[in-house]
Amino acid sequence: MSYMRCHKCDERAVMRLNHHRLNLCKEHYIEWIHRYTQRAIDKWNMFSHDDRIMVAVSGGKDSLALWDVLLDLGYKADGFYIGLGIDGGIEYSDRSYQMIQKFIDMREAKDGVRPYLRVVKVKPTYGSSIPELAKTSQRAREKPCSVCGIVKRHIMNSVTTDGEYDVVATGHNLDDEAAVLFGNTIRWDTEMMVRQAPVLEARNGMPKKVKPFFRFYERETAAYTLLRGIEYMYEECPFAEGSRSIHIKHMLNQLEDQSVGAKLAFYMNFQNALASNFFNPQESKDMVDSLHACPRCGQPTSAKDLCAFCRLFE
Ligand code: Q46
Ligand code: ZN
Ligand code: ZN
Repeated sequence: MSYMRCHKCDERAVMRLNHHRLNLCKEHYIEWIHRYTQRAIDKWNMFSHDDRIMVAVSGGKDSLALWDVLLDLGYKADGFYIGLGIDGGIEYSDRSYQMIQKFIDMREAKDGVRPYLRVVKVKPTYGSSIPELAKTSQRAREKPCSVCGIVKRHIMNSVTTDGEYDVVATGHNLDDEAAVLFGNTIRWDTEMMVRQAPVLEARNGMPKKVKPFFRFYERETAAYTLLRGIEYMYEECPFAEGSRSIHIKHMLNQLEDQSVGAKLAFYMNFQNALASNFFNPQESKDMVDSLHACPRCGQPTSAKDLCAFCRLFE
């Protein structure tokens, strides 16, 4: 029986990368993920080996894969987990946290060093879980995502601006990024579009944010976790169901099926357009200029008085 062979060593290939016309065996696939991530970090000046990196981990495949790769590449990478207190009938938050603990155990057994995880749980810290907080807001009652976004952003900013970390890394992949970009493009939301890049520099009390996996398709990070034996939270947050970004992802998958590399081209050509000032950077500058410090928590906000986070807890 004939089977696909690895382009590097003739072993049996486990992964076909259509858009690169490359078939790779397990060993060379893992090596490829490492090399390609390193290239993205260097090319986009994300961070150096001296920087302290905070990896936002959710328990899902992308964030755990990212933490794994950064540790393998020798970076000083700590994990950061926000416990949202979401159950949704699947014990979503509790099980996500368990997956992260499993990952930490696995890395400790492998390296003899236990990776450090910083944890902030919303309910014990602020008195209410995300679903409880959402109930107090008319707009978020059905779907707590807007409240969740405000709280996550606030906690992330407060943990990173105490000076302990130089940069926040998130596991967003190409499918995520292309879907957000597409959503913003069909509305021509240029203010959001100009902020969509693999690197956002620190400014106005917000930390530098990077996405080292932005060129990987979702199936590529999924294959990596599988081949590395990393267990992860397979289910998405129960509130993600039916969201607009999931519909857009389906649409882009259909496009990709008919035209290999479409997502990559869509996202990367947009980055080229940004770099050549296709969009007027003044727009985002205006947005930045309108920010000031919230009188209660000190974080940047464009609201007239308290920031959205402090208003939630009023
Ligand atoms: S965690 Fe929070 Fe997401 Fe769940 S409640 Fe919505 S925003 S879907 S990334
Ligand atoms: Zn090989
Ligand atoms: Zn505030």
